[in-house]
Amino acid sequence: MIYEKIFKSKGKKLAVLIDPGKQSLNDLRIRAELARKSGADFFLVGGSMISENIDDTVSVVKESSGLPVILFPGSMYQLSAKADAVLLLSLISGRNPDFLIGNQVIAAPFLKKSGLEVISAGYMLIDGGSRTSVEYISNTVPIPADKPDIASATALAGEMLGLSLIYLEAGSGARYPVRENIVKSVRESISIPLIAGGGIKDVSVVESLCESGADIIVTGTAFEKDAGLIKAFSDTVHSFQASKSKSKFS
Ligand code: 1GP
Repeated sequence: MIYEKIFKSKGKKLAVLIDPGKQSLNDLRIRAELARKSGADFFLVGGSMISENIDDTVSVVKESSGLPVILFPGSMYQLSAKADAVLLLSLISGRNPDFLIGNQVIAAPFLKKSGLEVISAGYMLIDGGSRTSVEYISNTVPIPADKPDIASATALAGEMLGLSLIYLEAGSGARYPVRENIVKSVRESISIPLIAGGGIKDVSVVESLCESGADIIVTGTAFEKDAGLIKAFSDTVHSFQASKSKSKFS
């Protein structure tokens, strides 16, 4: 099971986000292999727009990297039975019923038939200093970056509702990544795995997010711009020992 293997196992992990349709399948093949060689642990596949080649994207990434591929759907039109698992995201920081439960209802019968492993995730949008696609498309207001108490209460409610993990999202290409005080306060309030992503451009941020208690770091744009960064990110993520970590998963 992917959830046990990736999210509940010891050790912090690095995930590379692939936005389908942003590159040719040939480029993707090269990049996916490079990401694996550089130490990425798994891939997320998803974006804000519908892509015509989601099945091909998933297959190419899986075949060329040999790593698990988890869907990270921006909407329920982005599903592929070829993936290993799907994050069933509920946008719990927002108050838009479509993203809290509507899309999930539409997708549930397909997901059951597909045999995909479904991992329920509390998706929380945190203000990253600029308006991002996810904020605009979801029509929700992010949690202010200086309100760790709201963030931790939201994450706690997600855990109490039975969600399997919490995903703190500053938004792709965000000016600022999720702040350390938000990560720390959420980490202290929950006991399920914690993912952080959005706007992560350098190693020092990866380090401080890990130190603050994130179990999984996600990078998309930085990898698109400079695939070489993945090695530095992955070395940093994997250098965290159990004793240094605030999480029981790492
Ligand atoms: C995953 O949306 C992010 O949480 C990816 O963000 O593209 O800024 O790395 P970047």
